[in-house]
Amino acid sequence: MKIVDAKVIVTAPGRNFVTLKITTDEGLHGIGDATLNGRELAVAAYLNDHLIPCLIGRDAHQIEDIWQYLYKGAYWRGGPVTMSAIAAVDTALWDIKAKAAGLPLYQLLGGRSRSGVMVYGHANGRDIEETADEVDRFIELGYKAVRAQCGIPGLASTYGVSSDKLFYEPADADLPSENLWSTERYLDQVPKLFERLRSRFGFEPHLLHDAHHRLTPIEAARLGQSLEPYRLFWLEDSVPAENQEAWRTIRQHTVTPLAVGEIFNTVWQCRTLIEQELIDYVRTTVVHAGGITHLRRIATLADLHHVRTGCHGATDLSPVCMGAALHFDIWVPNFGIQEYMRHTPETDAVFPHDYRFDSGYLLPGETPGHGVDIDESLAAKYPYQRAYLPVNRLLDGTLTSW
Ligand code: EZ4
Ligand code: CO
Repeated sequence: MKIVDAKVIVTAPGRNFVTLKITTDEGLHGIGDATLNGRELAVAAYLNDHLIPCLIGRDAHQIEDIWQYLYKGAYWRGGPVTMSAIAAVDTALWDIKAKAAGLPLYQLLGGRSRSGVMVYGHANGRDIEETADEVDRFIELGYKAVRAQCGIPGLASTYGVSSDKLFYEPADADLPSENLWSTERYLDQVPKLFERLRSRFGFEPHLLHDAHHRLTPIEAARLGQSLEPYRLFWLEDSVPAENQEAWRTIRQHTVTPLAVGEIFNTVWQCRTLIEQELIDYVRTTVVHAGGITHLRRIATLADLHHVRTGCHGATDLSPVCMGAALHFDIWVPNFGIQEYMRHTPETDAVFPHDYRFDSGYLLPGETPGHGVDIDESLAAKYPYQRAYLPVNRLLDGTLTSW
């Protein structure tokens, strides 16, 4: 089965998405997500200018060989742009192979390991009470797990808090907006938030929190300790992880479970974290970590070390990524949880899909492939709109991690 056409579709039904569509000589097509928030056109150009010319005429069934060809064959390995582009090709080819087999994608991976994929939603508010009310809303919607973020007194804005509660979108401006940050104020506020949430909701709902790469190891250790009475499902991205060994400090000081990895692209970026058992959940997902083919390798290594999966699932990952991730999640033996920020109705209309939410779980459908398609004529009505993630500064103006 030969690849006869591949094209990149950029559309912005409220936010930008990049999608690769591959067509074969047997008339089958498959799609893959290639969205990299704030750097979308770099991946589109990488696909158009460098990968697509190498794909035409290849056997669409040779997923592994094509993956190796694009990864090793480039000489320049890894990085978010390259790996998102490879992921898009890989996802589209898995979609095609599953359609050719007449099976939902999870059947090709090894079949179902569970009846549904537990997801967590995003509750946020300007203060503790508003966040608590939002947690309540997610519990009412049936969620078994909720991530809670709240405003910090004295800071005008912070990561994870937005005016549009259900459809939080961090890429919020034509050029990067600027936020101000104080770790001291943050470390005071977060334990109060979770004390309130446990006193109001008890210990039944899973609660999660994302520190979004803003702390040092010893600060993260202190936060982990101060949150221990509230038994979080996980504390996410407490410290940037370019230096994987640095996580040992956090690990030695707290039993709060640790998650990291949404910005990783390859297994090499989490190998030490996994092999030395410094984390509990790895957050890599299909689009930014080289597709199903590479994500599966990360999960297999993680399984040897008691590390479970917790795929990134923010709104900037398109429904195509979510669909593919759900097939991965329903199969992967060491599944932990799946992040699920709802897409807007406009986005869902551009990407018709067969997955559905039921009582805190997402359920992949039984359609052959990964179950997500793109309505190209509708997509064409939403041209690209430049949008950046914010940048973050300390109170004295020093640029810091966002
Ligand atoms: O900031 O996907 O856990 N979720 C997150 C996200 C990320 C965005 C960046 O594009 O951290 O909200
Ligand atoms: Co995160």
